[in-house]
Amino acid sequence: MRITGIELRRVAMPLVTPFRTSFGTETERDVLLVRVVTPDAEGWGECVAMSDPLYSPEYVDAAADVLRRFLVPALPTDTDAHGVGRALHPFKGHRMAKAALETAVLDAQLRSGGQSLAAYLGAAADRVPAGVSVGIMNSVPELIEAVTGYLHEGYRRVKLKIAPGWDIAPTRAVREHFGPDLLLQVDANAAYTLTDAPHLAKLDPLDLLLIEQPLAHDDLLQHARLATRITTPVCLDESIESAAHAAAAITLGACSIINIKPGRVGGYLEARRIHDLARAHGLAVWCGGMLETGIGRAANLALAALPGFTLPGDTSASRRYYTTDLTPPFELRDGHLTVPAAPGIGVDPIPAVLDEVTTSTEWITL
Ligand code: OSB
Ligand code: MG
Repeated sequence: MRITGIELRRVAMPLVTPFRTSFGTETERDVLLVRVVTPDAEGWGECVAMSDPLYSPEYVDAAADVLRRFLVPALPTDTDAHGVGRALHPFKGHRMAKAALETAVLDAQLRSGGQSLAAYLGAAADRVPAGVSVGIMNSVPELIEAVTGYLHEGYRRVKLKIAPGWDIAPTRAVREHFGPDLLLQVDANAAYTLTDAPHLAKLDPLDLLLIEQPLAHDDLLQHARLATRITTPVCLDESIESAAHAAAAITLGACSIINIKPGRVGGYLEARRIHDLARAHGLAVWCGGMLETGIGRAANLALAALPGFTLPGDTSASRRYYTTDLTPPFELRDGHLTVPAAPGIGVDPIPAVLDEVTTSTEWITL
């Protein structure tokens, strides 16, 4: 497939409500979109890097820089998604930037071939159960009210963001208020150390599905130690940047569940490798999110439909984050989201909305 050129487009998307985690508070999503133009089709990729390097070392300005300076110029003019992976391999890190570029090429390739991303990846379902990630709040009553609203909308699983000072009490309050049937889990975004093991063990009686990324991203060994000291299953997010990391984590016993985010691991092809590896080892995986617009959300739904995704993901409806999404909104139906079936990622940005939120564009001829 011949590539004519690539557009880098920045959009500013206001969030419906501030999203607070152990690493910071977001009020607006600063998103970098990659559009690949070929003679037959265009393809879209959403870069999940955030504006500040707080979740991971990547950030939006750096992603745009590495794309224009190194990644786009390294592309062969005639290539496909696997070729993109090979061409970008020499450049270390910057997986979110690489993922956006590879996804845009893959989308263009699948659109011109008439195949959906879900079919290409090997999806086994046409809809996936929706979970919701609930940020840190100012009070427990405020949290209960927020969770009540999400359950009313139909969400099938609730994830609470936790941090020192906002962990055992709010989680226990949610468990007690909603009862034993609620699928409940927590995400610490690396806010603890192994010396907190006795404290984190207080979550054990709350019957959580998992605790996500309790310790630092580079602490695989200590996650393995923690896993022997608490009964809540340990799930890794930030620590797993590749299939190689997943292999190491599984061998060490650092996790029994993996949150797969395609952006964090360099793209949908690597995400599928991690899915296959985890499945072969009997580990459950689920699809994480990074406050994606409809573009990234569509592609995540295709991945979440693979057979090893046995836990509900953070694949929520568009309105969880955005009043007006870039694409026709993803909506809950009976607590599920429909996997797009049209070619490629299966959705297109709405031109008027896209124009409205665009803050800059840059065209790179190949
Ligand atoms: O740790 O999973 C995370 C959002 C931004 C950065 C990191 C994380 C998150 C979420 C929300 O938990 C996931 C979503 O709903 O998109
Ligand atoms: Mg997480």
